[in-house]
Amino acid sequence: MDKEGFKETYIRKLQALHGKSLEESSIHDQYIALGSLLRDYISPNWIKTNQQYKANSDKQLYYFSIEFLLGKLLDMNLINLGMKEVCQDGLAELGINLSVLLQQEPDAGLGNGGLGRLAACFLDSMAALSLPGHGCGIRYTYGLFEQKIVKNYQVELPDNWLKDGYIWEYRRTDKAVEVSFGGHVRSIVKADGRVCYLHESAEAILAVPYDIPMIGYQNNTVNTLRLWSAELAHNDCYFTFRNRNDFVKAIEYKNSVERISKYLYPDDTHPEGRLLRLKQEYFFVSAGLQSILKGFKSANHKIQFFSEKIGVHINDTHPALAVPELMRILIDDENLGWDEAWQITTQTISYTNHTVLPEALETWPVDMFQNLLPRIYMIIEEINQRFCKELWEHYPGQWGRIADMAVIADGVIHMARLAVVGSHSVNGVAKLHSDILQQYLLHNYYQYDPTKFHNKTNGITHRRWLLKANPQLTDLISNAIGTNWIAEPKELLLLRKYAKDTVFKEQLATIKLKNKIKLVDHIYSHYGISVNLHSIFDIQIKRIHAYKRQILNVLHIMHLYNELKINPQLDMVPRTFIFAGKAAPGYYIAKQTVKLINILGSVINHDKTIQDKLKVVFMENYSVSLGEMLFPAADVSEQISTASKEASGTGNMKFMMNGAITIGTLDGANIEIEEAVGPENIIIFGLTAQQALDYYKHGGYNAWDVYNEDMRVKKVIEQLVNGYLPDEREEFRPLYDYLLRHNDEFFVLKDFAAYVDAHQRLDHKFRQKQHWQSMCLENIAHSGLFSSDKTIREYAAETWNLERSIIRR
Ligand code: 26W
Repeated sequence: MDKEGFKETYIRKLQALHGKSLEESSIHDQYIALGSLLRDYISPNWIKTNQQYKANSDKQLYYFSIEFLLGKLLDMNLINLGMKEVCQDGLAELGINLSVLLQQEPDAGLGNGGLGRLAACFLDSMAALSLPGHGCGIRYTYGLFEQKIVKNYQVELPDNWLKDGYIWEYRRTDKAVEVSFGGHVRSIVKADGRVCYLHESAEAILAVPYDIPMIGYQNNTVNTLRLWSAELAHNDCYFTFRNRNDFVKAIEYKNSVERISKYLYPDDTHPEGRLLRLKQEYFFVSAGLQSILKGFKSANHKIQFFSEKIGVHINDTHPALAVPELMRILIDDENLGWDEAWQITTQTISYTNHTVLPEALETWPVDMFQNLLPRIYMIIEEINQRFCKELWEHYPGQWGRIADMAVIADGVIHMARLAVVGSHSVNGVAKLHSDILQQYLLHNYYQYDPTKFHNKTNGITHRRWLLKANPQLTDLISNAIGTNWIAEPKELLLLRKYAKDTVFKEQLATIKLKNKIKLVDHIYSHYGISVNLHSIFDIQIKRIHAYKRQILNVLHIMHLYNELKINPQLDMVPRTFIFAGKAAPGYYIAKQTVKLINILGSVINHDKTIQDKLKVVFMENYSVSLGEMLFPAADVSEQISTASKEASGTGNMKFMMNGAITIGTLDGANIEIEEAVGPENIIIFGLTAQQALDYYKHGGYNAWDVYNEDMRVKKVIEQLVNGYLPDEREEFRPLYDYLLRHNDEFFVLKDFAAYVDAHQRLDHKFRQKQHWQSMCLENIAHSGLFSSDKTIREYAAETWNLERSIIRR
């Protein structure tokens, strides 16, 4: 489409949609018109992609995830379609600023953090690589809560992201399916002697799909993200009422049905043992599998070849009911025998684990489960019995081991065990994490069948996190090494030939400065805090969690401030510490952490005696869009989790790709970042995973020892409770107790000295401008290793057996 063509089509769109002239139209009208124009533009390729997949009978992969953290799509889609320039220029000639329209789009915040964003990056990569891969999830009416800071405290507001409609979704009423809950199961013996099971008096709920096109990078591929919404199954018959009471009941019932897809659970640490969460999990898994089966059968494939044509990947255990649900469909609906159904199911499903935190592992009480999903429970019971029998033959007499591996034990269903037993592939998300799974969490399963286990280090899409978020850096790179790196991100390595080129590195520094200016303006206009542009922008943005140790960062800031108060002339490069992240609403320590950061900011930012050497900024409501502003403006990336606890991390990769230097522990993918850039281009400190794991196993750590021996630690810890902070004296007592009386579960005090020292090394390196710029360049150059394209290529080749399918125009 050329510019003139675009302008003409756009004006026609605007008029037809709104019955208004350009002059009369609002910004929102203009945004809707652009969205609608793009839908028209995308549709032919979407149809074509689906037709080709069908005609070639390509294997299809479905990525099941209870979260997809998409962020905004409009700008990304323009880039993917190669239409951004035409659109920007065309609109400008009509007097419209594209970037203003882009702001109209709500962030699709259908995820908590890492796991949900990873799912979004993976969909982007599958489409970019012309792979037949689609998403399956829930269309939450409300996404993750909106965070506001009121009087230093986090308050949560509902995220009503759909209130003005959503330009990217297509409601597909004709593809709705029914999902059954409750009722009971009756067995009957058929004429041929086979036993079959009837699910009776169940409650049927309608699952209506909303499809979102997932657009490949300039390759004509358009895959699908299908999000399910819960509705009344029998709309009209339920609304025949005789009196007012019936009416009220009907409304209540309708609400109870729609509640299933109403909210995203806002906690990624503690599984919600609630019935509604279990309903959510079964709801989208059952709907997703039913619709996959419909598609499969309409292509006239034989059910025996199911796993050759279909792959189902489960993103953590939230979709693990895919195992018994697929068994149910194959046995009850398709009349297969158990063994054949089991073979197909396990060959179809693959599973990724995303956390080793024991408190985050899902289990469901048998009683509750059995009432809600009686037939599914029967199947899980049989899976368990058969598996335990197999184990008994393999490990006769080893009851302890078998109990540790059983899917049902101690009155609960262990979802991770179900996922491992029911799939052909199990992976962790970074080398260290996969090792820990094999050696600790899933050790027994690993011993039983080591061939099932793999590592697939996470990645991020460079299209969003570089092309979209940092267009100036993108252009600089392309001018230097050509544009081939966009298709082959590992070619970013070619940048290394500029390692000694002071002009090039100066240009890098200039771009960083420009990105920092944007952020400085934003911070000033939103929070009234003026930050020193030439200070080190030191950023920690992620969910607030004890194991991620925002507290370590805070204690270090308190220490620096103490030093400055003693000696305002202290020789240090000025620092701006920036935080963003949400705390789960019920996570007390995390919410106290948010409050502490904000209070500390209010003290430090107003202190005239420290000559602007220190600033602390907490940015509200961390989101994909806010991240797109922060990563490009960072000098320093804080990745300071307790070693062994962060499965991978992906923010670490986004910072690296934008030329920030990591200060971090040997945890998750930090280890692989260090391997890639070399120890001279990253700042590593603290306990190793082995040391941390040994302390957990054997004890031997006493937080009081550190407190008593390190006067810096003693001072900052005391300041939490001695009235030094301008709040009620006892406000931070729980944090104090958590660190000392409960013996500092995540080794914050233990790592404090090493962290202070690491920051001094960092300060020292930052002063050597040339050296620092070389470090930035090395980080960018090696970041191609962490493109999700690489990760997805590995999944496609090693786990999914999925092949490219090039779509021609
Ligand atoms: C409460 C239920 C629950 C439990 C765990 C919800 C969500 C989770 C997720 C598994 C937590 C999560 O997001 N894990 C993160 O996954 C990222 C992508 O693999 C990793 O990079 C992060 O290290 C990991 O914490």
